[in-house]
Amino acid sequence: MHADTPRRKRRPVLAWTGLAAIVVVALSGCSAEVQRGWLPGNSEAEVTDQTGRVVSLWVGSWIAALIVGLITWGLMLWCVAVYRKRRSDDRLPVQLRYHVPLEVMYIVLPILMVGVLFFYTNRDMTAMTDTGGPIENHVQAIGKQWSWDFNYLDDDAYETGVQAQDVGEARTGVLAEQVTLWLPVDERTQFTLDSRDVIHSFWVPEFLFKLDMIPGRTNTFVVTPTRVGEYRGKCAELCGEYHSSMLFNVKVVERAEYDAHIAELKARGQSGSLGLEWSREQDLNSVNEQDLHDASEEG
Ligand SMILES: [Cu+2]
Repeated sequence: MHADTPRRKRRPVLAWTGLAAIVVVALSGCSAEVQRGWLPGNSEAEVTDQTGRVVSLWVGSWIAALIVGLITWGLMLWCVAVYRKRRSDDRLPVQLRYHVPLEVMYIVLPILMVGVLFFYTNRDMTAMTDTGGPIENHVQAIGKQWSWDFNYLDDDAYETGVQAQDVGEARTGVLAEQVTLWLPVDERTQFTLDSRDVIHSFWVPEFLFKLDMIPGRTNTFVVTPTRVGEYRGKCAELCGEYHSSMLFNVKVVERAEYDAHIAELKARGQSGSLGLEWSREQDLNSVNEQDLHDASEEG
């Protein structure tokens, strides 16, 4: 019918796809930041024994998603360009239905993709929460609205954070100084996570790991900090009014410095460990009752 129409060139779509792939590979070659997938942390040295594993999982997932994206966008553009309506088209194109191979493909392919992502995620999560093997240091972290308590279980000492709403005259979420968690470098540390009130989440962004703290349930994970330094920690689960102020510092130090800090805690009288029953719930309730009382008087 259109014998005189020149054959449409289909190469540009392929060329663009290829070019995009080359740009991605070139970018990943030139910057450590890109190679880490823009994750927080240090690109010169791993911060913990787990960060390398998490970076691989993240970057691998991204590359897989990008490949799927490029194929999908490429096919969409190809359909738009090649099968667009032409001036001489006056009928519906061939309608495709009950195409069993095609339907099997779009059921099997996504299941395969999810299966691959699940396999690698499960493999890494299992490794990071595996508490088997020798543990050199035990720390219990307790979440509370809105701060943290840390029990250094092996050293029989504790640190307690001032709660955000307790600061200053009026209740405020701004704390000048946050509680600090100390960790000895290169020691395999098991964390026990608990909560006194609502669900919190223990998160040190540069460690590339977070885990929920659930009332009535204890979660554990193991990590070896491998780089001396100071890091920031925060709550990663919306837990109420001052959730954004639920912050802490992390200091990874040499063993001698860590021992000196523990001795300092003990000298301050912070020996033993804080229990889960210790709670500000009553204080909070009385404050809330007072608020309600004031509000009803105003009304
Ligand atoms: Cu919280």
